Amino acid sequence: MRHALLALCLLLAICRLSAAQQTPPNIVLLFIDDMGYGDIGPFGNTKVKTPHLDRFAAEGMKFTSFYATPVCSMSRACLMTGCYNARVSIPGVLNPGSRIGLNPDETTLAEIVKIRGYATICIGKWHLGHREPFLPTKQGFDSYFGIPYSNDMALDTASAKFAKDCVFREGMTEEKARAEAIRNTVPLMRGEEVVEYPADQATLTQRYTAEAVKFIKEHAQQPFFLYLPHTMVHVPLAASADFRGKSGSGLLGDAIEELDWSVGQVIQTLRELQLDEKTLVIFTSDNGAASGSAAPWRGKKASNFEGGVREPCLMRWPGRIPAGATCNHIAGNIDLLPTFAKLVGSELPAGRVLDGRDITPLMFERGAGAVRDTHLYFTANQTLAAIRQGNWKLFLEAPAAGGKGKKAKAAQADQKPKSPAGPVLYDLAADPAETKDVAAEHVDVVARLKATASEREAEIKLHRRPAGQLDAGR
Ligand SMILES: [Ca+2]
Repeated sequence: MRHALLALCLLLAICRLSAAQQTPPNIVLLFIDDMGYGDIGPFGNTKVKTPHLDRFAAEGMKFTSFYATPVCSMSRACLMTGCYNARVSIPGVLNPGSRIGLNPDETTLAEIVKIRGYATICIGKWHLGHREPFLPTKQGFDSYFGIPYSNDMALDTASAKFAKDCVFREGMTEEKARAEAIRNTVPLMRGEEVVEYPADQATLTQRYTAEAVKFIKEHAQQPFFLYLPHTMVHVPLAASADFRGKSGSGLLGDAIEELDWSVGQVIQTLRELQLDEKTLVIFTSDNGAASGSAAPWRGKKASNFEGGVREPCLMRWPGRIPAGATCNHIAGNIDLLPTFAKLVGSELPAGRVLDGRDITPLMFERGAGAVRDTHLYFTANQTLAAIRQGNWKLFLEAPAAGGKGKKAKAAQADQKPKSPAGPVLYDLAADPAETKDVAAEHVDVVARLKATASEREAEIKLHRRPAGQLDAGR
């Protein structure tokens, strides 16, 4: 009798466990702008205080080889589609004059979970097309609150659609707004309308956070996807009065500490609502450090050296993702769409080639084997600059060394050296800072990586899909 009871208890426990495993999680994706690998405590920063992210890392998994791209829009295209930007034809950076955007035909992260009944929201910087057919509300998000592109840009004076109760600040009127585009002066949107112009950038982190907390509270009883692409720490940097001047590390430190506070607020809300074990939270950035630190890597934003594209990344899901774990395998933002599809039980988009892979094996098991061994590095011009396979990284042509000034930045964005100087090979295991070209010593590796790069590039060209275009006359 006692044995039978014990067996029954065991059976019930197993059933409960498998039911929990089968319940698709809520997903919170915190996506920072221009944050470098070395900008926060869990990735080695000792100056800026990030207690909430430190705790996040202790309770979850740290990814040390998580890839984005050199700049903004192309990175968000990868994130939203599970494809390299070259496959979905999104260039480095869209601007207020752009007449293209992420093609509404693409299946986005939001659409892949929406099919399964998820409530979806985008709070923050979109940057995949600010014209109406390309906005988050047309790409699977139920609602949107944020700025449509980078905070150093300006209003698209012709196409901006002001809400009836739009708040005009700093003496601005609609007439003045339409008369002149002013740098660092961007619209704050709700849905498809501008609700504040110019956006008060100092309070954006606080207001995004309040919006996120409200959304979580309102959707505690149903599955949800909260995408929170912060405006910080892109320049012009800003922080609220609560944080400004407090970090001792300048405005960048203040802005990072405010982001850390924001992460704390989101996680605290999940805890209070007992959603902690039902929610996957991901924290990462769109490209390498602009103002901050890319340590220990070489290069910064706009470069395809590791410092331009390798991002801090943390994932947390108590009970599923092991606590205090580190994953060193190749992963990246292109992997999130197939991973979300797996987690929520969605089919992948039919008849489409994707570049990302389901990385749930890496997330759930300490010491799991690699999911993919190859990563491609594209430029803002959508050409292939480099390929990594295992610990070998080959630049197809010698990369621009970097430096300051407009010319150097343009050269970096193009990844074009002054004169083509043939391939450069780095061993990321022995030389993580990419200082020593070992191409001459490993002719066979160079040949193998070149061949793979050519094959992959040809396949992407063959299956390339167009960006969304505005109809003539719009
Ligand atoms: Ca960025």
